Amino acid sequence: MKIAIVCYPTFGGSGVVATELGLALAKRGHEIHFVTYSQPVRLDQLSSNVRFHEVHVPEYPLFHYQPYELALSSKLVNVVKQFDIELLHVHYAIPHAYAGYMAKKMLAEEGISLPMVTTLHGTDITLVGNHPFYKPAVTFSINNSDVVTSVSKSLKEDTLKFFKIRNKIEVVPNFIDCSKYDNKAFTDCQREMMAENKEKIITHISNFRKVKRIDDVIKIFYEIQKKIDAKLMMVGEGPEKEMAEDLVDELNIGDKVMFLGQSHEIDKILCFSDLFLLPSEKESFGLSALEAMVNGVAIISTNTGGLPEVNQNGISGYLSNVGDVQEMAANAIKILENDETLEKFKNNARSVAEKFDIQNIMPLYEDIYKRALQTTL
Ligand code: GMT
Repeated sequence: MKIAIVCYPTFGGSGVVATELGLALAKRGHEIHFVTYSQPVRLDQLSSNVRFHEVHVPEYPLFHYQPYELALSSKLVNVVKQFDIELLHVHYAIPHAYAGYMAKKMLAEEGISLPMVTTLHGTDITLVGNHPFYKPAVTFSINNSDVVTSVSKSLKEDTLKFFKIRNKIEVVPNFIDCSKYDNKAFTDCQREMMAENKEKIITHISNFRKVKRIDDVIKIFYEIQKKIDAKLMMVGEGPEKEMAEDLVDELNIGDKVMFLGQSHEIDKILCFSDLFLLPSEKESFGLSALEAMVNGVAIISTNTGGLPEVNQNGISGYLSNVGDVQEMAANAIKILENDETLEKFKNNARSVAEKFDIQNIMPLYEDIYKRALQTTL
């Protein structure tokens, strides 16, 4: 099948999922065309059946805002015609589903049918999409997609609660390629570069936006390090980073916290981590938690959104109410204070992650694509 994938090319989870899905589909023999404004960060293997098409929006003095949707829909029309694309899969409703719909309509004028699958990822529904500025356009684009998927049951429920949706929403959970993470994959774990033997390594990875409650990450760690020798690895960049650095200084734990920036070595960092903190306000799925789990890292998270579908309470880690720093710290200590307990949680985390193996999830998308093609024939 020839498939065009539209996504954000950045470090965010939706772009990662779209890229990994595209690469996996390409390995299965499909021809994949990524269409976005720069090469996706995880897209390092362009080949004859994986292409990237850059959407360029030229500056013009009249434009106060660059018309990205217009440029994207025009680019899609051109790519579809040039490469005989059969299906469009857009990740993140804003503005991708809207631009995809416009491309579909333009192509229909020329007698070309292009089924569109829209995958909802989270903030396109819960934070941004729900805003009156965007709501009518998001509702319209969801209702005019040929198939709509959401990455968790919780996100499906939120979508049906916040929007007037007449389309069916199919839940297709995010996934991980477990074969990439078998225990032998990272022999160069280099734990000793980061911490002393007796110290536990705690990690947080995100784009440091308010929704991630970065201050809670620091506060939870502050409580943990009172009882357990530990280091905190803060991975990522974003608007809350300065606040986090200030809080670390204020709490006088600068010698125990490392800010590693936007690392391309996520798996190396996770391979020497013991515990992952994800105290988010909202999280439709929590792909970063799943990436930690597949690396055998136990999870302390909130119970918001789709997190209970990923992190199993008392098995792969613990879940707490948003903002309950004391409980999250106490649960973390419970896991870390005994090596046997820690080992059990780490092994469980890996086993739970295996349920989300790409081999189980990719056929769901392939089936959806087949159905979308049939319905628009
Ligand atoms: O929140 C992020 O880190 C980025 C955001 C995105 O759209 O890239 O993530 C959303 O999609 C991810 C992939 O499906 C999910 O794992 C995240 O839970 C979701 N973020 C939120 O719901 C806040």
